[in-house]
Amino acid sequence: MSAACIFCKIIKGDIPSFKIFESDKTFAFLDIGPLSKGHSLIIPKHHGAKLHDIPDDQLAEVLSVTKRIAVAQGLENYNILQNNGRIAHQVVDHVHFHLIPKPNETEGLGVGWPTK
Ligand code: IU
Repeated sequence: MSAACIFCKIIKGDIPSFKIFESDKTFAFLDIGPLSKGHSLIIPKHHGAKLHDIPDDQLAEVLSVTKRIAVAQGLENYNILQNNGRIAHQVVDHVHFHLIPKPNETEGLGVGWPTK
């Protein structure tokens, strides 16, 4: 945990979120600025800014949970996105996987990906 990290505060419940899933290693919640309906973020509880900072067991569960949320949402078309570093459009320095439903041509990640 990092005291200054906004996602660590969300995990602790100090900042409210729409929680989808929680285990001892993983937390998932709806993105506050969704690119499409149901856009969620799946994060390891271990604090680390970039993918290479996260232990393998945490990453494995994050991906498994991402799959399970996609299945639970009944998604047929979706993107999974994980940004590392400012140039790569990372804004929050706590590793997070975006699960972005793509219900049609216009919602979700656009043609000019990345959009943010
Ligand atoms: P990025 O991969 O670091 O660019 O994405 C950060 C995401 O975190 C972005 O989609 C925000 O809408 C989202 N987010 C959030 O859901 N809740 C927050 O309190 C903050 C950012 I700050």
